[in-house]
Amino acid sequence: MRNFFIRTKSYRLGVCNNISASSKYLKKITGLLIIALFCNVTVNAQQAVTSDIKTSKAVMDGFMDKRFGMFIHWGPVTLRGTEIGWSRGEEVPTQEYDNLYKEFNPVLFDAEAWVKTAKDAGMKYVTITAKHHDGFCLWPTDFSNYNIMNSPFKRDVVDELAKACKKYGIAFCVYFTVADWHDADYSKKTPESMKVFVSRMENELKEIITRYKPYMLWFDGNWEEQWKLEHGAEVYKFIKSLDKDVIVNNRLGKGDHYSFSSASVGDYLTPEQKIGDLNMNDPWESCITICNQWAWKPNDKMKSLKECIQTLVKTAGGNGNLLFNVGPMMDGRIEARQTERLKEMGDWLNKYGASIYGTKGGPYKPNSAYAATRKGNIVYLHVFERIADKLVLPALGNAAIKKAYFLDGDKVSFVQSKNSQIEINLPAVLPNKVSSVIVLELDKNAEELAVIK
Ligand code: FHN
Repeated sequence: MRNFFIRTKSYRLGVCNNISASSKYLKKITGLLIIALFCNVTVNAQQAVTSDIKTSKAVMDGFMDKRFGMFIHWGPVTLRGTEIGWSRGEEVPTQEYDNLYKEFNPVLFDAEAWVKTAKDAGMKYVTITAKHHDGFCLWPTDFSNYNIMNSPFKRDVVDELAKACKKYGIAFCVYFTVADWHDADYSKKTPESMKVFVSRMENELKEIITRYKPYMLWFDGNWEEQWKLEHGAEVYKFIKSLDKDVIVNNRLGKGDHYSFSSASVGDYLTPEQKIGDLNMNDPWESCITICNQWAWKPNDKMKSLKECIQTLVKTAGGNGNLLFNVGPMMDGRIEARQTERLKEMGDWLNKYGASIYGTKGGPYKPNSAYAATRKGNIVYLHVFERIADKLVLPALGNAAIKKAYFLDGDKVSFVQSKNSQIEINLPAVLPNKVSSVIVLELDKNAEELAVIK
């Protein structure tokens, strides 16, 4: 319990440190700014590192148009069915955890089956935990023996997944942990040992970027004290020197997941296990599990189709992407019940995907009754359930609705008087039991409307 307690403590302390560090950081920066005013030196790591090398808006817009991706947490820990990284030295003694790879032989692993499951779900990108906090590498790295080629499986999982994604037109992405609890240099926490650690991390990232050409890198575990803002800034710059278009999330710096600050490094925000707030300015992606645990857990509770679809719709309605996590089993298969749930999501998207992909969130803020997405002069109104004969909406600014109809066809009658609320008359039964889509054709560009709280 001690180890976990320390980790939890360091996690919380990490967060607290993060807060106290950021206030210390702010004091330090203030002091430096005063000096800088005299020495005309740029001190803001975010400004110094990324202002001229940020991922382009065109690439980020393309990422946000995808709206829906698959997150995969997988590794030898599936042999115990406990949480990846976090159960090391907790439910699973450290020594035992670190030797699980010697038994790891997922003979039913089929990268194409995983990618087809993602495609059938309507997902446009896949993100695999190439290395999680436990330090085990799912690719044959030259910089650590603790990798898949030294397990009985002896196959390059990252490469097979990258190839399968290419074959099926799905963007291939990589999760890479900052916090590596298996790495002695990382655990020493000294500036010198961290220099060695960062160099190893950059070597491993160079392997991943040059061999597998990921579309996006999903960093994680940046909260612990030994990881400094300048480490994140250096790694971001290094990554961009190898591929200027690879997208990087905001977990390389020391900022929080939900907003950009001078402590942030990366291209987009990453709310976790929650739907992010409506944000029309910063790109963001919520990462959420289909069950409770990130890695596979026997008989874990799985979300209903209603919760899955409404999570996706409210995320898109907030102008964000959803990175939805599955945990494949120790034999390499994704559980049938998870595959089936994802297929049900894909069936919904086959009918209503035009209201999700390539849209912007809003103008209405998502709520328990409805959400909205928009594209050109169309607002897609997502109605979650029929709570009354009429759905009353706030005015759409000075825009007039020319036509209203369900995306799957039937006309919808409504009452709208100039600049006032709108009354949508709902049929006795909505066309879809988890989320119905009403098309509102406006007399102007819906994307120019201000957000309506
Ligand atoms: O500690 C990890 C956790 O295991 C999981 O990978 C999530 C996914 O975003 N990130 C960290 C917790 O914030």
